[in-house]
Order: sequence, then C-alpha cells, then structure tokens
Amino acid sequence: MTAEREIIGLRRHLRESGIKPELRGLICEIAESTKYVINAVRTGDLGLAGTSNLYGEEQLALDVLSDNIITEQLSKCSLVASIASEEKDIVESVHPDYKGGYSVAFDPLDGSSLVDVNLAVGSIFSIYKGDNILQGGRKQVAAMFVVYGPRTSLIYSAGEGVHEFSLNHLGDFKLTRENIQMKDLGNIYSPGGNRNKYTPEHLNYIKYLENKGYKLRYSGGLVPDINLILLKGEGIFMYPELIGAPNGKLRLLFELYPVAYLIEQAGGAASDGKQPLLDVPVDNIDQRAPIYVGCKNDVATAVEYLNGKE
Ligand code: AFP
Repeated sequence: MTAEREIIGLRRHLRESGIKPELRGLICEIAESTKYVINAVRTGDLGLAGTSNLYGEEQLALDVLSDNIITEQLSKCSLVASIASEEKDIVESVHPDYKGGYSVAFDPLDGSSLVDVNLAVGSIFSIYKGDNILQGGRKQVAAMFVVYGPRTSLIYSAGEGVHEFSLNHLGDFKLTRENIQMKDLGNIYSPGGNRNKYTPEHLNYIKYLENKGYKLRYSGGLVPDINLILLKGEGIFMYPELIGAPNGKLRLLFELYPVAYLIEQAGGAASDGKQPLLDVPVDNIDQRAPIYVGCKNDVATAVEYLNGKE
C-alpha cells in the first residue's frame, strides 16, 4: 500500500513515470471507457445477444455492449491507429494515417459468463506502437486490465513497473499499489481446463504442486485469477495444452500477451510450456496458446515437468 506517498491519480502517475504524452493519453482514454463498462456490468442485461464471436461462442448482451462501449471510445481517440476486439473477427482501422498512433487489442469483458453469478470479471488491453496489431508480444509498449470486483481496480504497466489503481466514489482511479513485485516461488496454483483432459506431463506437475501443499485458487475468470497471483505475488496460473486441444483455450493476442507482459514486468515469468510466452509468434488474431504464468521458479518447474521430469 502507499500510505507514505500522497494518493495520486492515474494521469499524474503516468506523467511522473515519464510515459510519453500520447501513450499517457491513450491509457487514460482506455481507463475512462472502462467506467462505462462498469455501469453496464452493474446494471446491464444478463441475457444472450443472439450472436456469436469468431470462436463460435454465444455472445452475451454484455459482451456486445462492452465491446461497443470500448470500440466507440477508442474510435473517437485520435491516438488510435487500429483496434482489434476479441468479440470481433476483424482488425478495425481507425486513424491509420496518423504515424504517432497506437494499436489496441482488447478483450472487452473477459469471463462474462460469470457476471450472472456475481463473480468478478474484467477487461484486458494490449497496446502497440503503430498500426500493426500482429507485431508479437515483445513489441507491446503497455498492457493493462481492469477488475470489476468488490473494488474496481486497474493494473497497468508501460515498462516502468506494475501499478494498481482503485476507482473511488468520485469516479477517479487512485494509486493503491506501486511497483508490484512477484516472489520467486509461490504457494498458490490456479489450474484451468478439465483434469480428465490433462496430458500426463501436466498432470504430473499438478500432482507435484498438490503434494507440496499449494493452495488451489480458481474462479474461472482470467482477470481476477491473474490479479490474485499478481497481488499475492506467490503462485502460478495455468491453462495448459489439453488432450484434443493442443493450444489450450486462451487467446494469445487478447489475453495471454498482456497478462504475460504485466507478470514479467512484476518480476514473474510466463511460458507456453516450451518458450517464454512473449516470444510465441502471432500469425492471426484468433490464435490460442497454452500458458503457465506467475512466479518465475514455479514457471521454470512447470516447464521441466512438461519436458519429461518425473
Ligand atoms: P468466458 O469468457 O466464456 O467466461 O471464459 C472465461 C475464460 O476465457 C477466461 O477468463 C478463464 O480463465 C477461462 O475462460 C476459464 O475456462 P474454463 O471455464 O474452461 O476453466
């Protein structure tokens, strides 16, 4: 917590961190758009939208509403060259001729199927310089997510550490944690996917963690599950290769790259089981990949098990 430092807002923190004015402005625009998503989540329609996304998943009205809110806000922002949303199957060109522009890949409401049971959900954003959204994980210049939970909190990094802001009753994001750091080893595991579809190597790793007494924490929402690992600083989140699904479930561009960027910026690690997640090349916007992300020693042990350690 930041008791000794005056509680400052997001815009001032970005400025004092030396973030470029254009990128500062974009991050603030994104933060503003999430305030309207919050309102939709708190009061919106929980029914189906009658449409499906590029993965063939039925879209909830909230998925479409959240996507429209963020798309509209970013489309009005002169700093944006192009955008890609997990809820759409295209990259939308906004101001491609603006050379100082940025591209934003986002998941407008990740975990939306949890809203009707009142569990925490979130929005995830990944920012690149220029108009090409498929530059790869290492080319991100910033990443952020917002958790719509008991508190509404925003986590961002633009390469100068990872910081948390909480939305106050005046509608301002105020700094609540600065320079968040992961421990090298944890005691929490967040195991996605169906156990009966685990590969033998992954199952061996899960049994290793269980034998060591790791505590299982899994809500089914990527954003709150990652947020827990990040803020506790001690654990590993996994959505592995599954039998019949070699690339797991989660999307590289919209979910895994930004999460991996934030956790690496906090001193942790992220892998697809073979290589650092941020080094996994991206060929198309709907690409999926397995992920092991959290404390670096936990991720290293996972990779050893996935490569045959007993
Ligand atoms: P929904 O958006 O369909 O709720 O899926 C959420 C999610 O994409 C991600 O937020 C979770 O980590 C993951 O799926 C949970 O998947 P399982 O339900 O297979 O555990």
